[in-house]
Amino acid sequence: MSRCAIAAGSNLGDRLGHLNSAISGLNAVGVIVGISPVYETAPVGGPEQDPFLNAVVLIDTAHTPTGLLRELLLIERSRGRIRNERWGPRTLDLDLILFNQEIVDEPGLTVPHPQLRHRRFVLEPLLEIWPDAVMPDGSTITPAEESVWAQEISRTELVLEVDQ
Ligand code: GSY
Repeated sequence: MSRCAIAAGSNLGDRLGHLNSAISGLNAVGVIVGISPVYETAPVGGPEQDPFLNAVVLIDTAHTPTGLLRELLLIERSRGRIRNERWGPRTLDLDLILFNQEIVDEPGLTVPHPQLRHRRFVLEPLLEIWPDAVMPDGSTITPAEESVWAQEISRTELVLEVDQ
């Protein structure tokens, strides 16, 4: 089994519904062992667009990294995700950010996620639920620069749950 961290985000349509549906989908792909609080976050990059809801989910899975990526894309597609505008608004985005302590460098998949240490909306929820996560070189996970902590995010009272 591999322990993986997946960052989930939505800023189009029923944002909470999309994130909850991601939880249901991930529950079929592995065993969910952690779900972060939900954050409302200002968009980073791309055109002017609405705020995101973001969260991080930890799963234990028997999938390979590419097998897991395939499953994530299927879950995104089930929520009507259309990949048209780069960095544009999206119903559901699922990014594989950590896969054990491994480096993965395959077409369409780089792990650890290259933006992991640059995005507060990933870093903060990740460290909340996996504080002792480490990079492949054994180093702890820290922001790439101090200004990461200035990115606008706020913790909500919304709760994502695995439905029984
Ligand atoms: O990379 C994930 C999609 N995304 C997001 C996001 O999930 N949250 C915020 N706040 N900004 C983003 N920009 C992109 S692209």
